[in-house]
Parts: sequence; structure tokens; C-alpha cells
Amino acid sequence: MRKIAFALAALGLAAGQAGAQEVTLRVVSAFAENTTYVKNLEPMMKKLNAEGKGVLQLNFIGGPKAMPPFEVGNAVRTGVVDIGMTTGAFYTNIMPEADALKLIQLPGHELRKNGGVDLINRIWNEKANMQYLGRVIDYTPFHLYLTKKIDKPDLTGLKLRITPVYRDFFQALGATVMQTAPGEVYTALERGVVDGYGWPINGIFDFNWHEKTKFRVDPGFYSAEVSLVMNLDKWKSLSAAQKEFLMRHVIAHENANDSWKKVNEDDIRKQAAAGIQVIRFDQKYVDRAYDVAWTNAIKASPTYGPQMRKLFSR
Ligand code: 173
Repeated sequence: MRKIAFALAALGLAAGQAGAQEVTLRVVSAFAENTTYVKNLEPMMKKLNAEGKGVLQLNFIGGPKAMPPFEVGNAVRTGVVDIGMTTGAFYTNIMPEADALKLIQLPGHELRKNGGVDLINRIWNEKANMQYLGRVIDYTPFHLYLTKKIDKPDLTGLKLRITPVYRDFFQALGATVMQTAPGEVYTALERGVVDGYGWPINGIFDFNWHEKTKFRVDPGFYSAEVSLVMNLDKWKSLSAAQKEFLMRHVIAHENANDSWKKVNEDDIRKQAAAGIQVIRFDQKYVDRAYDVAWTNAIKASPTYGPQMRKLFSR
């Protein structure tokens, strides 16, 4: 009798450690399934799932076919999904602070050390019911792409496709703007509804926009941010071991973001080969971009704006 009880207890213990508490987290992406951004996440999810048996699994549900990109933030906030791969600009409907992630000038390991990630989590917890996990795209500036030539940083008379990333800057330079999801850019260009668009240095080939793009304006500005964010209640429901396991994989992935440097060099070459010409402005153009963005970020968030500026800037 005692032997059986002991065996059952041992079994229960083993099950508790290994299998009984495995949790599966549902992941959606604001970026399309077949793009570089999702392809970059896939090996990470595969590795995590291989090592996480009995602990934690990620179930990738899909991209914009599963959920409109600008809805992903709210779906994470409310717990409709557990994790979103998205960018702050896509959930400014929740809080204006989200868009400030594009202004981060430090790599992940420095932002974790200087308190930047702690600040993000204070804000994200409080205002968005989200836990900020980590960044999956870094070292990647945004650019203005055009179908028409310009010879000075004056966008008067141009209609440009934007998201909140570019809105204030392009408007400050005189442009008329129109917000669209990435999936609508090609048609807007094709129909001549817009004369250009904002987008990172990488990725335009994923959508065939190179076919409609004649010019890229250099230098780039800000830093394209795509991150994993998690529903806060779900995060809190994880055990310490599950949190540690998840964060170990996310941070390892974040620390591999240098890989984007090569992707970006390749895309610059491909853009040149596709006949996209470079229009070059000076550093004042970039300084203006940051000035406009921080001024507005601080206006929109008088409490957190200055704190973010201090910890996000070089
Ligand atoms: O242009 C966009 O759709 C946008 O805001 C963005 C943000 C981060 C990465 C890629 C695009």
C-alpha cells in the first residue's frame, strides 16, 4: 500500500514538472505570413517549441489574413490572443506612447540594462494591459519612397501613404497623408492615389512595391520597431519557470537582431538593381524627424514622454 502511494506521488510529481502544466500561447502577427518579418520569427518559434515540451508552446495563428494589422494590439490587450508580433504605430489607438518605440536608439541589451525596458513595461502594464517581451526587428531605419522626384526636403503637393510612424514628420514637411495597412500600399501606388510611402529599408520586395517605386530618400530616420507583446493577465498566469523559459528564448532572439544589418545591406543592393534612385538629404532632415516626433510624444504624454526620451536616446 505504501509502495503504491509512493509510486503515485512520484508519478504526480513527474507529471507536474513535465507535462501537466504545459501552456500553449496563441500568437498573431500584424505582418503578412509570407514576409521577411514572419520568416525571421519562425525559427525562433520552432526552437522554442522543440525545447518547451511540457513547459510552454507557441501556436502561430497567422497574420493579416487572421486579423487586421491595426487590431492586433487590442486583441492582445483584451486577451483574444496571447501574444502579438506588432509595432507600436499599429496600436496608438490604445495609447499614444506606443509609437515612441520607433525613437529607441539603443540595442535591446542596453535598453534592458538602463531601465528602458522596465519603463516600457510600467507604461504597457498600466495603459495597455500588456507585457512587453522583446524586440524582433532592430538596426533598421525608415525611409520615404517616392514615385516622383523631389530636390529638397519639402513634401508640399505630395500625397503619401503613412502610419503613425511617419504622420507628424511628413506633415511637418508639407505632405498630405493617408493611412493604410501594408497590404493596401501596392494598389494605392498602382492607382496613383499616393505619390509615395513610408517603410523600413527592408521588405519592399515582399510586396512588389519596387515595381512602382522610383526614388528612395536617404538618410533613413528612426528605427523600425517590431516586438512581441503579451496579454498581461496571461503573462501573470505563467509560472516562474515558464516566464523564465519564454524570456530566455525572446532575449536570445532579440540579441540576434544584428542579422538585420545584412538583410538591409542586401535590400539596398536589390533596390539599386531594381532601378530605384537615391535622393540624398543631409543630417538636418533626420534631426527634424526626431524633433517633430519627440515634441509630439511629449505633448501626447507629458508624464512618460520625457522619461522615454531620456532612456531611449543616445
Ligand atoms: O509603415 C508601416 O506600416 C509601419 O509603421 C511599420 C513599422 C515597423 C515595421 C514595418 C512597418
